[in-house]
Amino acid sequence: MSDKKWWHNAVVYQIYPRSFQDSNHDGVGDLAGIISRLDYLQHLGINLIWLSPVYRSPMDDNGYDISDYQDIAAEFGTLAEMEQLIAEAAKRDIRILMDLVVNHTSDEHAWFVEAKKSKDSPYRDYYIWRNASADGSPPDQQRSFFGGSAWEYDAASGEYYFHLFSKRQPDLNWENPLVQEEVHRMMNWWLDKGIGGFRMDVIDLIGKQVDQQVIANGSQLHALLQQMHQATLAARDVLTVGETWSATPETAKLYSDPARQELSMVFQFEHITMTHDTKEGKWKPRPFDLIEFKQIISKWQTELADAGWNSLFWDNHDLPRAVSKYGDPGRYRVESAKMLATALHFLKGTPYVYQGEEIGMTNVRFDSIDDYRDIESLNLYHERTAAGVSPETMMAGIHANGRDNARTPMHWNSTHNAGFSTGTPWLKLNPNYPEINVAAALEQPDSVFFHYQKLIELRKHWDVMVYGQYLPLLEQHPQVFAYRRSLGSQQLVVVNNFSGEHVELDLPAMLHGIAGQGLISNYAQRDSWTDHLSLQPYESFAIAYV
Ligand code: ISL
Ligand code: CA
Repeated sequence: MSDKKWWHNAVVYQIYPRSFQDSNHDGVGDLAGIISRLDYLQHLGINLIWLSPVYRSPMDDNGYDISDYQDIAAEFGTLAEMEQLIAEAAKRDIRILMDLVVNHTSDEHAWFVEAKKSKDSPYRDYYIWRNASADGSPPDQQRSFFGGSAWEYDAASGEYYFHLFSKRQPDLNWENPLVQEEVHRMMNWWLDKGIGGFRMDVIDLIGKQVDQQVIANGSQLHALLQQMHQATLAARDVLTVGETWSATPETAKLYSDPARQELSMVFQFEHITMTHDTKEGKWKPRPFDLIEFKQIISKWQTELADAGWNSLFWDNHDLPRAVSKYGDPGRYRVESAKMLATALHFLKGTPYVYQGEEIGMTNVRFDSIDDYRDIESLNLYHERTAAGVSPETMMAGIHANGRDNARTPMHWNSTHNAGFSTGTPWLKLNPNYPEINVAAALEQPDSVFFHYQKLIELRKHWDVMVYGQYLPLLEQHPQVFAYRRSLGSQQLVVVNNFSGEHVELDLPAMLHGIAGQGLISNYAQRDSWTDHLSLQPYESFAIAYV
């Protein structure tokens, strides 16, 4: 193992500002709201906050469409409040990761406004423009991730511009050195404010080669990242994490091998997309297969053992709630939420906790499409139902995998609107907040919250949890995810029952008679076992031994 970094034993907490805490009763979460909850996050023990975008934005995609990278959206607050958040967090040993969204801007960004004015504008080449095909149709067949063509016609100039997300999110042209310089300057401006680093939105797309129809992993991608590192990150001790849906262990090593000077780590999505249909994607979920999941995790743990670093996560603002997807939010909500936390936090890598995960928040099921706000769910619902998919099928897809599952407001207590806002929330709450909320969790010593708190604390004290070698166990078992970590003479064994059934395990000889110190469990504490284990539904525990 090469050099140790401060972020190796850190835990990151993701905040989706719109849905975290509203301080001025307009129904939208804001920076002042976040500041008022920093003590809570310090109590949880996290070291960094990944803040989803708070920059100025017309909010076509809730802030992932930025119109000014160096200002704050009025509904979230002011730049002064942003600086206050950085300072107040620092007092609590918490650093802020800004969300760097530079694959595209908003169509209201001054660069795009200028670019549209004329083909001769110095900003024209900040974006990607092409002529129509011979028959007047878009330049090629590329689709937008949010539905429709990736090309939008601009009547004024008679050209099309490229957008991989909504048409209000035109893609930047990263082949233009001026774009590179603008982004580097902006990154340094934020770094100079003392932030702890960046989460980089769809960063694997910035090397796209539009004319070759290459979208992810373009030939210049790593050169661009090395250049970015050189211009901004090199002299600073910060954390960077790239969102890379295309990552394989091979490319992840390119991004995160410290010797290459690109990023600290990337988010890989193989354990997410394994439940997506190969054709219909996330709108047609496939059942979760634990054996396949274990193969994926073991592959990543093993491949990045010596070069590169893993990020560990179950969910985020684009994904369904962990306990709903991988656990049992009905019968075993608390047990399975804790099991998932243990299974993830004992792996090698940096764990990410998405707001509400630490209290076991669940997916939401609105009956009407009108109650949804997410641009992706809405666009795809309309596109696919118009193409003949039944509304019931699409609603089922949205209930399982729609992005608003993660975006319903945070549950602080059991009062009106869960203490999120006294106004009308921008998105309806999950009706289960009277039962599942922070106040209730803090009153219960055995709540999901305190389980997370303990896991976060354990990482600070057990080097084997952070640096130990990963060894899979019981790989073919259909219900149990178990693994060992070892560092010198220090050993850890972690056992997780991913099912709502009792499991009787006859252990192979090499696993007989382990005895040591139970570190965490979600039923009675376990310090040892013999040659047989009887596991409770969703039981999970870790034992340290030498
Ligand atoms: O969730 C997704 C996978 O089906 C996509 O909707 C998502 O757009 C993709 O994960 C990329 O996400 C990032 O960039 C988008 C933004 O909408 C997402 O919120 C962000 O995480 C465009 O900036
Ligand atoms: Ca507000």
